[in-house]
Amino acid sequence: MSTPIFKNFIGGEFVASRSGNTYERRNPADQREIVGIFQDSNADDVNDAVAAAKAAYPVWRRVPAPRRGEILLKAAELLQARKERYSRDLTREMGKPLFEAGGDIVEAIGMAQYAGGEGRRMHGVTTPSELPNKFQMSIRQPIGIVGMITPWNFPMAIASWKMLPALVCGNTVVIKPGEDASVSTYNLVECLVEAGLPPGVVNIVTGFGPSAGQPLVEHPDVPVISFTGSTEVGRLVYELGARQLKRVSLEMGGKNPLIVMDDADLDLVLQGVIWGAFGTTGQRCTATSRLIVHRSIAATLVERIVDRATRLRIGNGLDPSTEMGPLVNEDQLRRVLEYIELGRREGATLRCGGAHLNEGVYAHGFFVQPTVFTDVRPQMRIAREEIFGPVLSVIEVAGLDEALAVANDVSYGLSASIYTRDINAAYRAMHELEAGIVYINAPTIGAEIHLPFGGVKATGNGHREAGPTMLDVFSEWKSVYVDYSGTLQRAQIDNVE
Ligand code: UN1
Repeated sequence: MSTPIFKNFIGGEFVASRSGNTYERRNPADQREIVGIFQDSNADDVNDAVAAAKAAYPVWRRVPAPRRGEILLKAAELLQARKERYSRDLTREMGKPLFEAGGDIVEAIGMAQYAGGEGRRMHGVTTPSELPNKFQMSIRQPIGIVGMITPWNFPMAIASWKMLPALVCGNTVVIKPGEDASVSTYNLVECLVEAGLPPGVVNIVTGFGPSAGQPLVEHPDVPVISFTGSTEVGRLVYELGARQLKRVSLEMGGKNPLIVMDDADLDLVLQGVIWGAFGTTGQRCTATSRLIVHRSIAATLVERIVDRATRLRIGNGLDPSTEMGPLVNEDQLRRVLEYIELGRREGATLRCGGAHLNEGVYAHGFFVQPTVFTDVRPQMRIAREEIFGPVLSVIEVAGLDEALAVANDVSYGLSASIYTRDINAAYRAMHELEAGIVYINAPTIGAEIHLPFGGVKATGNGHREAGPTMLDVFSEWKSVYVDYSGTLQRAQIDNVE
């Protein structure tokens, strides 16, 4: 099979980068397999893409919103029909097992249906006026060109959270997908184009952050930037955007706690912890990375977790029996192994895992064992910093107050969870956990697209993509006053006797 070459998609055409450079992406489970050749784009490519999006905008913004929504609904059907093929592409490019890759596509289908439906809602508000014969309302309007920088860990789902609401609101788009997993963005856009999206409304520029991402963030014709990735890069994006007063929506790191109280159903906890910590090889921003457990049940629970973790089937995600795939690339592998080493040095006890698997079937991929540390203290770096790998830190506590204090004592605040059968404890946790997403009796992963998604503190900057709030990221409010009295009516504040 010849290696597929992916060119940038600009103004409805596939074009090579003006840089003349390309890069290769290989399967993280088997480095002998090339996934594709991609454009190593630069500022000139970004300028071309923005120009195409700018040319398409005046037409697209005038297409009635229900009609824009119909294109998304049609795209949902196409995604559904191609789910199997797109899942394989997704597994090959970033490593997650096929069943999880299918979930990534399903999330995009859900978003296409939900955002498509917004074409017929997109509610504003009307209010009574203070004055007679006067009507007032507020409407949503598109903003212009939205620049998107998306991550590799949910290459189809996260691109869909950003792109589909932006489109239904009437914006045009330039997207720079994560360089490790760009194929899924092409697949999503392929469906939109076949569903009737006009040329130039979505443009794809592949490549790396400094050479392709930064020119997009700095482009004066791009008033909105939506970024998902690390807090370190997000801070830079925010700073650059602020200089031009851009709207910047940031979705960044997490250090998500799962609290287990002494009355919890431990069978349920076990399943939740294994899925939350080791699903997607721990490479979700919502992954469970801290297990905060009541001291009285800690030993029993940890024993069961270790037993299950050591039996997880690790392998190539294309093998249907695989439960946990590889890490996405060599840098991530190095980073995860460094954190495991750090945990040892900090005095935590390595209860299972910790090894780089590099022999036999693992020889050509980036595989690491599911890893559990006990005797972790909240001050340790492995308990505070985002690892983005299958590493779980177990912290023992004496009760709910301490559990909540430990859970909140980190810089991040994406998702958090508590397992308990005590309704009072559950409600207290719901109110007091410093997180954008809270789960009761479920792990920290598994958010649905029709509720706001995002976090507090160093995880975000106040925006929520997905859910009804997604429209606020990608539209501008306009308040409209209609005076049908035929006289100059001064507003009440200007009319004080
Ligand atoms: C992420 O954590 O990186 O909530 C995205 C979930 C998925 C998306 C997660 N719907 O688990």
